[in-house]
Amino acid sequence: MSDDTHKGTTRRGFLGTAAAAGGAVVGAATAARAAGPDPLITEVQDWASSFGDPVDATPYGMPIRFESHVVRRNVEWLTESPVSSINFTPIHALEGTITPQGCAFERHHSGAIELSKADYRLMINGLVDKPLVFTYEDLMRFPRASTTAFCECAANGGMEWGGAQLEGCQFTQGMIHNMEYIGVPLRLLLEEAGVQPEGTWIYVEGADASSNGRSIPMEKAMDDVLVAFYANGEALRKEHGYPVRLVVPGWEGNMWVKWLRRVGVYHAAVESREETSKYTDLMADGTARKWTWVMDAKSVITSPSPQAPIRHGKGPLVITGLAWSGHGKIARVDVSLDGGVNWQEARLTGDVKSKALTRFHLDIDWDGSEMILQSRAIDETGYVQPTKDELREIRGLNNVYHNNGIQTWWVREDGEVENVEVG
Ligand SMILES: Nc1nc2c(c(=O)[nH]1)N[C@H]1C(S)=C(S)[C@@H](COP(=O)(O)O)O[C@H]1N2
Ligand SMILES: [Mo]
Repeated sequence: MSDDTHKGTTRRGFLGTAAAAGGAVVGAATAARAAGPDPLITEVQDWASSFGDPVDATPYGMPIRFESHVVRRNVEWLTESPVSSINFTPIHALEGTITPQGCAFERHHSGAIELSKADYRLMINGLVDKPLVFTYEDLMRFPRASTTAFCECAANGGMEWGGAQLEGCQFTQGMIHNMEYIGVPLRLLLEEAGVQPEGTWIYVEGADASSNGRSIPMEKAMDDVLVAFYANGEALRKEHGYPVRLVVPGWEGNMWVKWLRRVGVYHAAVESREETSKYTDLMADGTARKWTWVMDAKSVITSPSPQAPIRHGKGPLVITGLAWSGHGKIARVDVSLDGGVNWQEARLTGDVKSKALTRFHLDIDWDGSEMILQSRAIDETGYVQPTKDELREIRGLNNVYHNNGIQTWWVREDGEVENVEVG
């Protein structure tokens, strides 16, 4: 299974032939090829002999058609209906750390609703001095803050508890996105309403039919929670909560309430809703592990991976992936080529931000033999990402949520990659 485009494959094949005909040899230490006869260099091409599109061809641009395989996908058997479902970010085909909104995974309990700024209202009530209602315009007059954060569904990797199942990190780790948000710190709105001393919890609800009500301790609400209206420089997309969503850095995705309509202040967690009890981790002995809000450190190699096999044969190979921790910054990522026997440190590429995706790279000279690829994240608290077996020993197999175990890819000699587990 590969996402290679028709055009791309042909062109690469063609370049390879041309280079071979010209006698060019790819050296072991470099990916560059020696100059030789190549029509793509020597001939005038179509795109250089006529005009391209005018500036107003697409007022809001879409990716070029050669990238049309870089899309969200769902797994149909996973849920009964696509309105209460989830799809997956194509992390195998992205680079850097920012997830474009158009391919960032979606999770809805009752579908994505269309709510205009004019119809938008946010209420703060409960244990406050002054219950308040904000329009969208009102929110725009509060001082703004910026946060880059990953949002990971607690069920990310949930299908893999029993063993390696799905072919591709899009499906095994793709319930995650990472965006740069602009919004108002929730603290400022709560201070405006005046939280009473007994108010130790908030209960947040969305305007959709499911409402997705969640309780959050006041300490977190007053810390880094953002009432966000911009993501990656533009308004939130409908499917991510337009016009306003909650951003709860480092904490599980279900608390990131979309289409935010109410923040209630209470003296205890609101536990009445079925939704709240859904996000507990069922342990081997039948008891539930509750209030596991923070997402522990995790990583995955995004390329090579089952949807991004090695097409160029042996020689220089860029291994890359993502690491993240809900407890802070990623301190180090180790990569193993032999299933966890030997480890080497990868490069952290670009800014390392707290509670945000971190990109890593490791450049190797692949000898063309099989590899058992793994990555292991270590965060600034010293926490080391566990193996899947270590996790199972503690949590058993009944669990669905919070699978942050080490992912293993088996790279075959032909460059194809499979999702496997090592014992
Ligand atoms: N109002 C509302 N907020 C919601 C949900 C929902 O169904 N309704 N789903 C939650 C869950 S379970 C997750 S994982 C995140 C997913 O955010 P996304 O759709 O932007 O990826 O939104 C959360 N916020
Ligand atoms: Mo979720």
